[in-house]
Amino acid sequence: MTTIYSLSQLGWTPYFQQQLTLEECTQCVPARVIAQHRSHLELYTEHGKQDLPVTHKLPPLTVGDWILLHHDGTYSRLLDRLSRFARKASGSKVSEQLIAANVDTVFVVTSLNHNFSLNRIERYLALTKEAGAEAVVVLTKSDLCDDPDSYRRQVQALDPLLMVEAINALDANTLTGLQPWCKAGNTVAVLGSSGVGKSTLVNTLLGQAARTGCSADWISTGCR
Ligand SMILES: Nc1nc2c(ncn2[C@@H]2O[C@H](COP(=O)(O)OP(=O)(O)O)[C@@H](O)[C@H]2O)c(=O)[nH]1
Ligand SMILES: [Mg+2]
Repeated sequence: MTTIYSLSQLGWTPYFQQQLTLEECTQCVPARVIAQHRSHLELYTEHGKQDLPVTHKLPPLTVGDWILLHHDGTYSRLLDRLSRFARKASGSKVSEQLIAANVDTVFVVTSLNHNFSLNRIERYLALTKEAGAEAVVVLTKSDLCDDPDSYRRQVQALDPLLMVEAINALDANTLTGLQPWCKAGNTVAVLGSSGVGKSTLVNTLLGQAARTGCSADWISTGCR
């Protein structure tokens, strides 16, 4: 049995709804791509989970995309993306590889130890802005740091309007500042180098979501 989510829990907003023609409103079913495999895509509709076989008729699709299906479950068309993450593909015929689409918020994660780098944070912020998503800088391992506030101030100095949170990814009580972005329907991606605490953060947030009954299934992890 698959869990059933409403369209708005899946991240459906007026931005996507207004792209449908009157005919599509009655004839088509919106579906979100939640995973990509060589042979098929995993989709979620408001009726549950289903697979879509990959054929040459499909355009390049990626995780987070919203597509329309005909009532028989076949592909109709791709909806315009709100945000779009891609990287240059090396040694391949296609010039770029899609990573994710329709991400609302990126948690730019850096740990408060030797890994801390303002330059890297700035690179991630530029990447997020270029993709069309909103960034929140998350400074992990604050429990292991003598003066988390001095690091916070350094990041804040990059931009006075930037959202910056210092947390202990192992302790749910320190994550309350991230709650505004973890609401149902908001798609969050996590960006940061290996070992900074991305998986720990997602696990703690999901554990918390399970306890509060809110859907945080759309939090996805990235590794860069
Ligand atoms: N003390 C402390 N340890 C953390 C924190 N976040 C992550 N860790 C630890 O750091 C290690 C790497 O974390 P992980 O989530 O696997 O990093 P990822 O590679 O970014 O997914 C693990 O041993 C975590 O338990 C934190 O905020 N505080
Ligand atoms: Mg990880």
